[in-house]
Amino acid sequence: MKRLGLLILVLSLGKCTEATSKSNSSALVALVLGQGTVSASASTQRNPLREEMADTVVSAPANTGVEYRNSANAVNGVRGGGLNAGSLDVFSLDQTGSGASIVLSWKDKTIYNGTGIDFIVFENPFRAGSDPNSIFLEAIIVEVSEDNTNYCGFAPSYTHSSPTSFSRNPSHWQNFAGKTPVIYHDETNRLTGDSLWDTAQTGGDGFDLDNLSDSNTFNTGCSSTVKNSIQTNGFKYLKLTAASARTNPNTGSAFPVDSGAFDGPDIDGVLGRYRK
Ligand SMILES: [Ca+2]
Ligand SMILES: [Ca+2]
Ligand SMILES: [Ca+2]
Ligand SMILES: [Ca+2]
Repeated sequence: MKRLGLLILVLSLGKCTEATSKSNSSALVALVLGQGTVSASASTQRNPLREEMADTVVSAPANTGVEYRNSANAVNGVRGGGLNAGSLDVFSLDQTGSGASIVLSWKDKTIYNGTGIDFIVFENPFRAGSDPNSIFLEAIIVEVSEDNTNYCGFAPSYTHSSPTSFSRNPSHWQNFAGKTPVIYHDETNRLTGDSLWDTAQTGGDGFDLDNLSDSNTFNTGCSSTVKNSIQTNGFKYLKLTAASARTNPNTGSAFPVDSGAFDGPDIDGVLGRYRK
């Protein structure tokens, strides 16, 4: 928690040029995290986008265009920091309100349901220590749509025994994103083929449209008709929302957040597997 607080402090300091600020932040974060290297890549260093990547920001109310509030960081490639460090190549959502969501697309392409997982969401979670069940995580509710109006999700369920308290155990956050450290990196660990869809190799949180729910718990316009159509035809729009912006139907309160978290979830990027 203290380390996360320090990291927050460090990330709040950048006031010089972007490149210098990023560089200084990286060095300081590396110090804070007790590591020699840390994932950092300014958007000016972007590679050509790989075709799997969500490449269009449809809406991002929290965007200011500056550093971690630059929504371009959600579509500029994925640059994971490994098990023990969070990527800095991210766009930070708000914890609540309209700024707690971002909608992405693959230009005019549709992502459809094929064998296994169909897309992977990459936030910047990392282990709080050596325990894989203690993660600095920021839970994300994932929803998809054909029309950017009616969305269906994956029936996220927070299973902690004290559901108004925050848990760093990713197994308590069923069907949420933002909970698995990111190993994939566009420059230093650029996986291809089947390896790209093996989350044991990429990290991040994979979703399978087979598991799409027809629940309208969050009043997103979901129905069995909408859900069946997405499963048949695919989706064009992916919405990522900080869980803390939504009411947990099991408690009547917002999903809890780590008290050390800074802003909302930090979006590095999304890869879509089957495209047409
Ligand atoms: Ca599938
Ligand atoms: Ca955050
Ligand atoms: Ca985060
Ligand atoms: Ca990124």
